[in-house]
Amino acid sequence: MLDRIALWRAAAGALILASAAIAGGCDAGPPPATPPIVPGSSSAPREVNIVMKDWQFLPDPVDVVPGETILLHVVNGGLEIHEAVIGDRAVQDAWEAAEAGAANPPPGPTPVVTVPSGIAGIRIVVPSGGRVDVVWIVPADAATVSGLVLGCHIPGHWAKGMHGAIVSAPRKG
Ligand SMILES: [Cu+2]
Repeated sequence: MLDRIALWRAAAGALILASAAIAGGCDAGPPPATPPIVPGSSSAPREVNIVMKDWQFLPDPVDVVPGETILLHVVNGGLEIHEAVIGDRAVQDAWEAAEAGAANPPPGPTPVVTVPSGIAGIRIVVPSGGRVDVVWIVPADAATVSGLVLGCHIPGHWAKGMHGAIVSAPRKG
C-alpha cells in the first residue's frame, strides 16, 4: 500500500513538472512578429472579429494597417454585457469615469452615458450572446494607431482585465 502511494506521488510530481514546462514554454522569447496584412478599402473592408469574454478581448492585440477600412464584427461570448471602446488613453479614461458615475450600472439595462465628442472614440455595446458590426476607418498615422487601446468600461470590467492592445501591422503588397 505504501509503495502505491509513493508511486502515485511520483506520478503526480511528474505531471506538475510537465505542466510547469508547458507553461514556461509560453513565456519563452518575444511574441512572433505580425505577418503582413492585405489592408481593407472602403469598397472592400477587411473583416475582423473581436470576441469579448468575461473578462478579456480576443485577439489581443488586434492587428491593423494604418489607413485601412475594417468591418468589425464585435461578438459578446460572455455572460455579462460588454463594450468595445476604441480610443487612446484619454478616451478610455473618459468612458471609465462616465460609466463609474452612472446610476443603475449593470446587471440590468445599460445606463445611457456620454462623454464629450472630442474624446468619445468609438463605443460598441454588445449584450451577452449578441453581435454588432461596425465599419472602422483606421487612423492613417502609425503613431496614432499605436496609441489606441481597446477597453470595456462597464463598471468593474477594466479592473478585471478587460482591455487589449491595437498594434500597427505591416502592409502586404
Ligand atoms: Cu466588459
